[in-house]
Amino acid sequence: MSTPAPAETSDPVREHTRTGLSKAALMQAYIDNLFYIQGRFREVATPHDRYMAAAFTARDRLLDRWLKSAQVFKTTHARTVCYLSAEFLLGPHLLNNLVNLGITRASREAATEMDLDFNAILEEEEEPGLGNGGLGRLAACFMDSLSTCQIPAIGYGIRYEFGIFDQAIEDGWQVEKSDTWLRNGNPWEIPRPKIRFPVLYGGYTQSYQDQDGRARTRWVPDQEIDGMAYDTPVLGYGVGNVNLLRLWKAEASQSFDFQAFNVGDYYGAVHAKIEAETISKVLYPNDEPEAGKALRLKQQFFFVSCSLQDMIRLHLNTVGPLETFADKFVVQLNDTHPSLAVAELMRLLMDEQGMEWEPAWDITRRTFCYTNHTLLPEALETWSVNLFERLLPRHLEIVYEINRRFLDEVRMRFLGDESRVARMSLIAEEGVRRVRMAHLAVVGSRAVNGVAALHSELVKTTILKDFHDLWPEKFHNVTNGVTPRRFMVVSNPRLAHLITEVCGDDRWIRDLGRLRELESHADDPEVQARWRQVKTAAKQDLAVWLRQNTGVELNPAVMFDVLAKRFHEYKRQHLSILHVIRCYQRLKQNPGQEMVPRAFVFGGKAAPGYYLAKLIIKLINSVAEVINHDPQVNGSIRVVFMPDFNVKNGQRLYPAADLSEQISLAGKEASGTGNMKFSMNGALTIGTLDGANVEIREEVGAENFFLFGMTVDEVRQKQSAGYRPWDIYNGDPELKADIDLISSGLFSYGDTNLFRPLTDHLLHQDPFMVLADYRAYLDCQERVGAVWRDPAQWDRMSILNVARMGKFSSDRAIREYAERIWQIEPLPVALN
Ligand code: CRA
Repeated sequence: MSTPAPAETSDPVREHTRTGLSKAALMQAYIDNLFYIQGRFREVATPHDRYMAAAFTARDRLLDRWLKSAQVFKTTHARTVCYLSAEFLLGPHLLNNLVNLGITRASREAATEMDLDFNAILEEEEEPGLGNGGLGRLAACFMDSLSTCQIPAIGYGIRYEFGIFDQAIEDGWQVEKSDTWLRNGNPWEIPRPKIRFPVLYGGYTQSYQDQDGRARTRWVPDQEIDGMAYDTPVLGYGVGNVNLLRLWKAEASQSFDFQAFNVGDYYGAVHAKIEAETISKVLYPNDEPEAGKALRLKQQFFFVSCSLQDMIRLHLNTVGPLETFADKFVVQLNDTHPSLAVAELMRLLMDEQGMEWEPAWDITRRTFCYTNHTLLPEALETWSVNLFERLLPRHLEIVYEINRRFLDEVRMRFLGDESRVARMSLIAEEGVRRVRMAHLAVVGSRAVNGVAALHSELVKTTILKDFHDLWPEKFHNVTNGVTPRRFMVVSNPRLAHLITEVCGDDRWIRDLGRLRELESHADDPEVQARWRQVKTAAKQDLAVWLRQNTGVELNPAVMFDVLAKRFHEYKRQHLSILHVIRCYQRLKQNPGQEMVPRAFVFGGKAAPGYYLAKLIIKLINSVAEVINHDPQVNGSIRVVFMPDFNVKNGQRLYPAADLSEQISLAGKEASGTGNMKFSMNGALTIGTLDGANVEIREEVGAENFFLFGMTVDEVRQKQSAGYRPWDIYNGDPELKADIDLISSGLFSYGDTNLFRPLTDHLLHQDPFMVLADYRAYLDCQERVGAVWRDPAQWDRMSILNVARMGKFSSDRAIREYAERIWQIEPLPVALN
């Protein structure tokens, strides 16, 4: 399949082996790289050698543009966005870069001419899984859009040696395998041994007077490590702009003389080195954080400190005095993980650069902006004051001082309202005293945003209400988006090709609103037929992969009903499995019954310590085992769990879905972004009024969206009236039969205890109100089935869904950040 691409230039002046874009130049470059970098003859090259040679061929072409971008940014003193994120879930680079370079077709042809299997080369790539789920993938989509929208930007994060674990399914259970993505080398990064900064921990602080007799504070740490930069160029689509993703690796300090420190203690010296390196060793595999691990706090401080020191260095080298720091840089905090930056910038400006509190605070407050990504109370980060003080004693002093001044302001505004003061404090005083990281982020930022309209409203009226009362003008919404390059062009080239043909050109790739052009073709039988062919082909591809990787056979003619995302109770994968069990029971009780045949496809990882989430995975696999082996029903329903849902596997899944399940309890999913990816690929959504579902439904039209379930208000009412799942269970015979079937041991070889923690929890607590939405969900699934029976109607709805997804491009999100929050203009870098 050829991929639509920006005009493929082959200017003879540029036909250099390292920069040329023609087929001939690419072939020559590949052969050179294979020999001079991999040290291989073509005859003995392994698949991995071939991938590396191809990757270096693409990278050379990125570097050419990167150099030009850097020159333009430097000479114009460009205002720059620094996106601080503990996670960047990048996914494979190679095809994405070829698409953005506009050389997919030439590369494919070059491969064919050299008798190479292009797809096999792409498959070789090990993806950098430096993130958990939505938040990390959002950061990666934003990097793509920042470059495409020509906004000068640096992404700052951690170069984890081990990213998110690889998931295997053994005996139905999730098993975690360590992710060794760096094992065979990473051709996309450029190590920068000379760009390194010291990061300090522990110790104590001292007061002293400087030469001018001013009172100062000195931090005497007891640990020093180095952060070393690894740079990955990020090219925009069809533009000359290349931004930088700079990830930090922890190393033993070079300046802190650990040999002298450990005189004669060779073992101790090596141990110190190992300890230093653990800081960037592994990504914490929790989608929404847990227990206050010291190492996690160390990681957060590590990348924040390196990044701010780097920004200060860049500023001093290029612009000059730090007074203009906030004009040069705007720093976006991706959730609270980097919110220590507020205190660290204060420390750097005061203790290292000699500034006074007021000007330092003024700069700090004009520099930062904070994005909130969750309302779940357990996900709102706090750190115990004890741990904080042990690792970052100077920062605790700064936090206290910020808090003292801030609470004075609150007291002045709300005279006598001491309970408000306690609620807003950066320190939670009840029980073990804790630092509230979201409060630090809000107080230290000039803008705060949520990630979908509903979520941003809830941020203002619930968790940050007091702050909204104080500073209403600080609060914004920027609805998330995803990049159509990776999630349409790269992952679904057949669809991209068809859209380009129907729309008349490929400008939609950069301007997703242009998909509206499809609307007028939604009822065209010829377009519908081709639309259906494209979907079926993607389903065939997925079916092949699933057969090879799970042994389960799916019929591409049936509806592919897909639920793929991290496992969490609030996302309610168990609601979906109850529906599967219902279908099963109906078929068993009534073998002749007409039922729309479906393949239920599940995917997603559970945090390794999240017992119930792992039990839900086991339940899905156990139900699959029974149903797929029951000849009475397995012509109508099949269930399959796709192991190791990551970016690469997501790219196989999104194009193949007919139905996208977005069934979280209203008010719990901040935005969701999988919902957008599915819909962009022509899946219809069955979903609740939660997160970005609300806006997706608004855009595609209520008649093209399968809505069910309680609203946020109804959830609240039910909860305050005293929610009793047990009564719902007793009042609905089908629901009762479904839960009882799980309890009966049918899915657990007679073991009636295996799933008890789950069924008991549902019957007696059900915090995410699965039972309350069960009936509405089942009814809605009936409506889905009815529409599926009318293919022309389904195709029409599918086409309209894609046509109306323009809003959910991350380009739109980035433009909104640029205009409304960052006040930054695009700075185009010419293509040659
Ligand atoms: N888990 C939200 O839950 C949202 C993404 C990106 C999440 C998702 O609904 O789409 O962020 N929150 O905005 C989060 O990570 C710390 O909070 C997520 O990915």
